[in-house]
Amino acid sequence: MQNITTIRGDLDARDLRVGIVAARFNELVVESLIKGALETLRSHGGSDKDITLVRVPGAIEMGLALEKMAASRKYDAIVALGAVIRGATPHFDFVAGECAKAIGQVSTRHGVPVGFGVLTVDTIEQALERAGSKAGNKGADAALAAIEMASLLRKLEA
Ligand code: INI
Repeated sequence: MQNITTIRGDLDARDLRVGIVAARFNELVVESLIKGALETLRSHGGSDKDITLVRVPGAIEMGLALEKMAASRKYDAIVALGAVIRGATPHFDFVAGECAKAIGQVSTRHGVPVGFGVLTVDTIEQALERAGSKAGNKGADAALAAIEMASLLRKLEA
């Protein structure tokens, strides 16, 4: 391993311009994801003046907002936050699938990291567990991944 070049992103959000796109659907859950993401950004050196929060109706609308945000080149990283709950919709697979696909496509098309903080769960209880109670906060995890990837991209592009 000694001779292998290893490149890693740092968990440093100083000077990072971060966009957060958050769905209003399942608002109670998503607000906790936003809180987790903001706490993580701030605790890693991020500044509120560099953070922009964009609200969309639901997970389906995230793709378009993400596309515009990434194309604007105004963000070093974007964090996508939402909750798709199976119990709440017969078209769960469609909503969750479309959203996940859009996030992946926008990220690779524009070379902007997008942290995936969209919960896809069976029940509201499972969603709340992943939004800051028993099972951590997936909004915080997504923000951390976005910070790391933005730093990694800077190194890869340098
Ligand atoms: N949007 C979500 O973000 N989560 C859901 O669980 C959900 N359900 O259950 O349907 C949901 N639907 C709304 C969808 O994302 C669009 O906003 C809506 O269809 C209008 O285009």
